[in-house]
Amino acid sequence: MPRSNTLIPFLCIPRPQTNLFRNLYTAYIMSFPFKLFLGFGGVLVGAQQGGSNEAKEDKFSPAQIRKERDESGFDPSCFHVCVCGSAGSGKSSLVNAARGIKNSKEDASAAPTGTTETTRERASYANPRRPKQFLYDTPGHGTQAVSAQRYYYDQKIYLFDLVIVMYGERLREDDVEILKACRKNGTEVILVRSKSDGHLAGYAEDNDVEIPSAGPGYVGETTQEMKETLERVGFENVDASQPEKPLVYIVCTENIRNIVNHQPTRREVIHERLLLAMLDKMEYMLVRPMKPAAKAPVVRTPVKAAKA
Ligand SMILES: Nc1nc2c(ncn2[C@@H]2O[C@H](COP(=O)(O)OP(=O)(O)OP(=O)(O)O)[C@@H](O)[C@H]2O)c(=O)[nH]1
Ligand SMILES: [Mg+2]
Repeated sequence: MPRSNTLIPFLCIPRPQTNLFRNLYTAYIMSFPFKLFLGFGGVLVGAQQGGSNEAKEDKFSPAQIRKERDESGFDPSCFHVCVCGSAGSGKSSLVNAARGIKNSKEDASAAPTGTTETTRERASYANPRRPKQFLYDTPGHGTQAVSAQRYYYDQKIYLFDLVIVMYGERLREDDVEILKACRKNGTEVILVRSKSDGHLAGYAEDNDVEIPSAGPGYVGETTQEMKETLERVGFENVDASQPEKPLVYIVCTENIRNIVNHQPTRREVIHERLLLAMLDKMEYMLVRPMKPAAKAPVVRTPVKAAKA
């Protein structure tokens, strides 16, 4: 056996006989160390970008969260709400509606909305209705521009007082990952399903009923699906029996805006009032003014009248 054939049993590739193929073969074999090097580099880059499963398991200490909140300019005396979720789920529309603002390309104070991928960077919006409340609009995950894998970290979702995970059509695996990560870090998190006006019309069509009577069936199906999903992914004590604490808040953003502005609602109202009340209550619990410490009671000792 010629010397150059000693690698062949290891690689299990017969050495070609013609000169051209022999040269190609040699180049192929020589490139192995570089491939190994590049491959290893690739793994490292992947891990740095959060490609590894370990990165998803990160837990943040309260001290680290406080530090990052300071660095990010969060006013500790305010209530910070992150609206996140998949692209097009209605996040920016919810931010506008909760502030009583209509979606509008002309209104510079409105979060930009649209039927194509719209929000590209996280932005915070003060709520004129509630001066201590800040709503943060985020880009949607799962697009070519926004990787779902890094979303939780890139958007710093662990910094917020409350996280709203929004979905419109179907809850995605990535939404569930956000729920799990929030729970792990002890962040308050709720699920909101938007576009109830469209879903109610769809439910009415599918079940051959009128829209006003589609509500209970649609809400029941959505809640049941959510209960099963949460239990399947390991959430314990999933309680869907408390109407005032829905597993998923089902809303139409136009209704929210009208309620905030004390205008009549045109669509069927489901959980819009509950959602607004919950936001206000959480804000109150978190940033309520501290009561002044009770003063020690003044003990008056009766002064005996001096004897004449
Ligand atoms: N019918 C209906 N349409 C809605 C509702 N909420 C949002 N939309 C529409 O859904 C589309 C997407 O809404 P956006 O608020 O821009 O969604 P987004 O999640 O911010 O989108 P990205 O920033 O691209 O991720 C817009 O055309 C909205 O008008 C709703 O409750 N009902
Ligand atoms: Mg948006």
